Amino acid sequence: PFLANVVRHPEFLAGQCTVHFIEEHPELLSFPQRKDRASKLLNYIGEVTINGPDGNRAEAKPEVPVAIPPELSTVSPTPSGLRQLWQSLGTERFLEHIRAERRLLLTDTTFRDAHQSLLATRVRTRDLLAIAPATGIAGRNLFSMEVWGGATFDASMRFLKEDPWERLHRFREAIPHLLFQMLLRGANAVGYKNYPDNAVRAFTRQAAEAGIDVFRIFDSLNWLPNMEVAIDEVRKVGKIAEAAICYTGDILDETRSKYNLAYYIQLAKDLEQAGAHILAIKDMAGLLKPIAAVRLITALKEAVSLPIHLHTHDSSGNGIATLLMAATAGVDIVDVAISSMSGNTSQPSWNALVAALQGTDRQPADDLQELQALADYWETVRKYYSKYESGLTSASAEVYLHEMPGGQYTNLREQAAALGLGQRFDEVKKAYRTVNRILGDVIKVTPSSKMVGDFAIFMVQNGLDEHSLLEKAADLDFPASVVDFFEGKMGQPYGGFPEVLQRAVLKGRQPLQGRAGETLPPVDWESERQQLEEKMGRNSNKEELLSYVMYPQVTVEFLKHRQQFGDLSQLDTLTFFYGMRPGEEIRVSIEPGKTLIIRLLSISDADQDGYRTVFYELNGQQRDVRILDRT
Ligand code: 3PY
Ligand code: ZN
Repeated sequence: PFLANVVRHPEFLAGQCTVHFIEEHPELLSFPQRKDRASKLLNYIGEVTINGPDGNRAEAKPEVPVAIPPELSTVSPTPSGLRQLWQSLGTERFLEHIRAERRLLLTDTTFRDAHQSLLATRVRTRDLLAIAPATGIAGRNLFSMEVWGGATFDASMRFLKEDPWERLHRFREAIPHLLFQMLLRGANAVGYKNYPDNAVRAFTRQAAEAGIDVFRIFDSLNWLPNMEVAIDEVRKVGKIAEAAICYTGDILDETRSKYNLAYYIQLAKDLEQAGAHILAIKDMAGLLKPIAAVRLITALKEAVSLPIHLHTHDSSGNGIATLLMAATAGVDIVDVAISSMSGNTSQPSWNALVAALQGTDRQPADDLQELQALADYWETVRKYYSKYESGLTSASAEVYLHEMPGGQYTNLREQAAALGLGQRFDEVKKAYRTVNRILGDVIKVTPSSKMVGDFAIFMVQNGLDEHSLLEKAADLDFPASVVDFFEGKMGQPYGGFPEVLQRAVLKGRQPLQGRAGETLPPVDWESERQQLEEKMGRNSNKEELLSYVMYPQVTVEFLKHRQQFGDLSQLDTLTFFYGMRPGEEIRVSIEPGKTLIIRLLSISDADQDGYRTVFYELNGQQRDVRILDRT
């Protein structure tokens, strides 16, 4: 590359080259990035074939047939949906329409919570986008599709090497007629602790611009002050603010009085007062029992005049019963997932609920055969991600004991496995329950649930139980999320902190008294932009900057990965995770009309420096790449 730089230099070409030519032109030593997309792709495939996707193990590639999305069609060439109705009526009249609707309205969570809850958030844009047109048709009667937010934001960069914003833009192009919903963690945005207010506002504005219409806003401690900024910003940008009460405990159990019916009613009234357009009941762990759903919804309908949207998880197996009982109690909207991505820690089945309501006045208008066509696609796609499955073969009422959110289950299992505790997950679940008790029964949902999970892993790693923890607390170095919690960086828990433990964790430091977002220094956008651009050696855009502010390190690593290996979105999922085997051939369409045919011929033994050479045929030409074997 150096000689190429010299011979291409205009002064060299003009014959003006002196002996000091190289000293005078330091740019000669900066070699252009190899722009060759194919080479980058071959490098990635070589890397993942030898070292695995996370750089420490290569695994056997499962044999799964290619999933073919169904071709559904509607009478009109462009199906219309509730998004157009909302756009034509405006939010207030649209909400009246929702309240007056007799049919039960549905939100499909398959693109977000279902795979967050079943497959550790690993489903790639490619597999979602392939089924997007058919989902837009089969789902034309949906209230909304939940497609973004929650853990999908960081997981897409961290594990899938994808830009979450690009994902959203592409969904929006594929499905213009349905309302898109995201899960926004209030002051925590899409992160794990509070951000300054100006970051939450800027993030919300950009998400709205990129295509989100309904923002489900919650706080992991049900602490209203942490939700107000996001509610306000959503209203300002003219979108729909769906504020959530996170449900924990059991309102039917009179021995557990901390989170009782009166607690939820007060919270609902506060949220209505704060400007919510819709009230969500966010039953993140699936603890809302069927009879409790009737009580809660009946009481909430009396207390507030907002449409009520119920979100639950089927972890116990009671999910469909809860939704049916909620329907009889007059709930307006409920969350479901396509059948082959439903059940267990995911949402209850869309298909099953539609069938169960047939012949009633609450029956949704969806066509079961069309839903089955979506389910068939997902049944195959799910197999691509088999290594991220929870291992649960059936629903388990154990959830009433550990109270772990569905969206956390597979992610915590992965986290435990990465720390060598894969075989001890039962102990982690028990410790999760113990930690909740020690903390005085906290609401457990991201990020408080992540903190309880980190704390539980810490207990298992250090062989601690409730007694020894409290005894040794002053000498222990607690996980960062636990320290953040006790410092008040996630907000103020209902009922306060356990003070003895708080003092031991903080070791003399004072906790925040008010709301972190108010006192954290506002993001200085210009200085953040400069930092990012310096790290990347190139200009950045608004969305990359927001990702960087949310997740500095993860974003830089993702962008560098993209510089090194290119855009991998067109690579099929099995090759993305497992690479290729000798003799295998794949096709990758990198742009319209440009397809790469890649055959892996052989892989050499490691040389004395530990490198292997991977030999390919690329569109009939021999190519090879050298890869350091790190296994
Ligand atoms: C998230 O915040 O990611 C959740 O799904 C919480 O339930
Ligand atoms: Zn959920």
